[in-house]
Amino acid sequence: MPPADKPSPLAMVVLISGHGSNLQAIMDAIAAGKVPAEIRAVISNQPQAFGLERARRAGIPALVLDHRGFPDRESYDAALRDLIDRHDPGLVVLAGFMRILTPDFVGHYKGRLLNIHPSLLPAFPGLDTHRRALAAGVREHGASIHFVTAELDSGPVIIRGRVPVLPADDAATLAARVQRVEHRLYPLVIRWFAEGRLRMDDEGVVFDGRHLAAPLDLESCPDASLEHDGQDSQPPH
Ligand code: NHR
Ligand code: GAR
Repeated sequence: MPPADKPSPLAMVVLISGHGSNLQAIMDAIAAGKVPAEIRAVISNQPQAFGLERARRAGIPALVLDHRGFPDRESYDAALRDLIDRHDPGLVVLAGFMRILTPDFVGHYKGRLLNIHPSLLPAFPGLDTHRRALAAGVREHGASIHFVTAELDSGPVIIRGRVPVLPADDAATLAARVQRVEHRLYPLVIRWFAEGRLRMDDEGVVFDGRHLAAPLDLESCPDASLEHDGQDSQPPH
C-alpha cells in the first residue's frame, strides 16, 4: 500500500426509531469531511421512521426490522444482530433507538456500541426525561453519550452537553434546546472513536490514553474545531 493512503474510514451501522435528526447531524459531519467514518446501513424498528427517508436521500441502505414480528426480545435481538453484522461495523450507534437491548446483544458489541440519552446522566435514565426534569425543578438539563452496557442508561459516560432550563419551558421547548447540543455531541464522539482516541475497558472510558475520572463536558472539551457554524441543517422540532 502506498504510504500516502489514508486509513480506511470507520464502518458504522446506525439504529433509529424516529425522526433521525441525530442521524442527519452525523451524515452531515461525514459529508463535510469532519468525521472519518461511513454509515453502511441505517436500521429502524419502526417502519414509518422519518430517519429512513433521510438515509435513502443520502444513498445509504435503509432497513426495517419491525419488532412486532417477533415473539420475544431475545429473538428480535438475535435477528437484529445478524442484520447488523452483515455490514461488519466497527461501531454501532443508537440514535433515538427506542428498544431496550438484551444482555447478549450488548455483550456482542461490547466497547463498540454507543447511545445518546437526553439527560445529564446519571440523572433521569429511562424515558420521558424532559418532562421529568421539569417536574423535578432542575436548573440544568442536557444530553449524554455513553457506551452501552446491559444496565439501561448506566454504561460509562463519555461526554455531556448542558443547557439551562428556562422558566417558560415546556417539555417541547426544552427538548428542542437539548437536541441542539445532541447534534454537536455525536459527530465529535464518533470522530474520536474513528481516530482511535476513545475506547471502553473494564474501568470505564479511556480517552487519549487516560481513564476519565468524570465525563467530559462539551463546552470545555478539546477539538471544538470540529464544531459547525451553528446553522442546523434541518429546522428544530
Ligand atoms: N439497552 C441496554 N441494554 N442498555 C442501554 O443503556 C440502552 C439499551 C437500549 C436503548 C437507549 C435508551 C435511552 O437513551 C437505550 C439504552 C428505550 C427505552 C425503553 O424503555 C429506555 C431507554 C432507552 C431506550 N423502551 C421501551 C421498551 O420496552 C419501549 C418504548 C417505546 O417503544 O416507545 O424497550 O433513553
Ligand atoms: C433524541 O433526543 C435522543 O436523545 C432520544 O430520542 C431523540 C431522537 O431524536 N433518545 C431517547 O430518548 C432514547 N430512549 P432523533 O430521532 O431526531 O435523532
